[in-house]
Amino acid sequence: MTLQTIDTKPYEGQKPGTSGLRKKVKVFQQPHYLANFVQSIFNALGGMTGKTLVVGGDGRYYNREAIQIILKMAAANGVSRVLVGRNGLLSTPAASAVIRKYRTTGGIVLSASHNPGGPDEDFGIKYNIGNGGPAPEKITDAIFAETKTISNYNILDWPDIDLATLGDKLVGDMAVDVIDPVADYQELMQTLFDFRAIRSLFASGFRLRFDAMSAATGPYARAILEGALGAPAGTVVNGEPLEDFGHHHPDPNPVHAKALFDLMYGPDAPDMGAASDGDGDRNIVLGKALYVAPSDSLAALAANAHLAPGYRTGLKGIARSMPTSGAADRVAAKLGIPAFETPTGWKFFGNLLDADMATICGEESAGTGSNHVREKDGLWAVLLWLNIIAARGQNIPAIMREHWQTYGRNYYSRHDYEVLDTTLANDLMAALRGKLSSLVGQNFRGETVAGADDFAYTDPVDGSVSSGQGLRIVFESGSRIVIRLSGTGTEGATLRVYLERYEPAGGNLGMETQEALATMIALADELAEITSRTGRSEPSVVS
Ligand code: VG1
Ligand code: CO
Repeated sequence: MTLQTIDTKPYEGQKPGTSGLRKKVKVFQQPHYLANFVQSIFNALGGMTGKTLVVGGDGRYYNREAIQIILKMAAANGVSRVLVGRNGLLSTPAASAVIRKYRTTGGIVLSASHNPGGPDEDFGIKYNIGNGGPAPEKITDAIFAETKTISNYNILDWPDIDLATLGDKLVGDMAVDVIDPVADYQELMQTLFDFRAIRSLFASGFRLRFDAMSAATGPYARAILEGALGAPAGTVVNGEPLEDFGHHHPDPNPVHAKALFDLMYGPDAPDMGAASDGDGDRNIVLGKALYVAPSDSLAALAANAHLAPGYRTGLKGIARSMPTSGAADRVAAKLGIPAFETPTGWKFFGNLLDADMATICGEESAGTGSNHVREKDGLWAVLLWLNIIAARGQNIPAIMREHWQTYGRNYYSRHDYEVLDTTLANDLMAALRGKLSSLVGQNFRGETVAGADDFAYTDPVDGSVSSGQGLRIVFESGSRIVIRLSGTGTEGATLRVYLERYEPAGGNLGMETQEALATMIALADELAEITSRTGRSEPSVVS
């Protein structure tokens, strides 16, 4: 066993984005690239002597190699113990649960989430802190600063260890515990939901299709849905995690989960459809011929959470990211609890959850979760929906119809323009930013602009400020356009256009979403000059 100190030079561009550092696999495979970033994490944490870590990932291509490197580096940096999921697998919410349960210093999560995997596709890495959640900006900034000055890293000369069998191993003096990736997570779910009621639901013939998209959630969904809850075999499809997700994007949206949408809108639709993403933190939910917009799902889950044992005493508050629709705010108002509006990315929910100011959080991008972990949690959302369906004895369309009749409906859609030229995208944003203040008071297509700004957030717990978080144009009608650039892509720039229109209870609640939003869609194009600047006549993805 030799401790090696390897000379290295900084790589440019190792700045963590919305959710960690995401690059092409080929970028990560450059000499020392991954090691530089890992050592920068360790340096930013002030050294690792005696600390403990959880390490795991979504199983994508390069996951295994990366874990072996990280283990040897952790050992060389003095880490005393690491918990690793068998075969290097841990869904993002499970990693969060394990960090919390075993009170480790933190964890390294290897995932590029919904991005495609394979030798020519994407890889990612992020650090989660001891609360189980993504490192806040002050830590990601410190890591980035380290990447710019790094000159060497520590690694142990030690053979790769066997990650396929459970149990205690050694890397140098460091203990490595290869754990069952599902067990701790499943145990936590059993404390939150009425498994007996959900079992009866399945026993009575309720049919679910869960599409794990050949990604990390497969083993969790099989063990919990088909195992503990008795759903028939075959309920979970694409349940085997594959390094390239079977050549698909593990992104649960109408484009990449098309087979599920086709089934749910077809003649033999089961009662419920659901899917999760590459690392298992996202979810979508569909009823027969009804896709529940993620913003609506957040609102409906919050309104009904008290039906599940883990939330029986009620919610402290509801938090949503700024681009997420205001549907959840209406539930918070009715419950008499606070509603919080944060920037995009789960790291901004951590403080609110830790301070017990919010219990349920969500994002329009198919992410919902609660204070049970510090990440969004795809399977959690599916289980909460099942618990609610069982308790109310109603199907999803009926639950959503009643929800809209009570709260009104926030018609909502996101239009993504992917792989744009970066300069062109930045110019578009700058031009719109430059004219925001002049828009206020003006009338376009019958809609008057009530306010327009570049969203900045002051964390109510620690006072930290995050600016430049998305351009928003709010109309007097309550309708809204939000535009921002993605912070998770690895190729060019992705423009995200978020569209919202509120229809009060008693109004027209049954419209087709894109038709309901037609004016906002036209206005977004007009104000941001999307077609003229990008040459794109339509978005790459509509969700
Ligand atoms: C996207 C989503 C955001 C989410 C993030 C990470 O970020 O919009 O809501 O938190 O992905 O999700 P961006 O910057 O590309 O819009 V995941 O499932 O990749 O960990
Ligand atoms: Co994800």
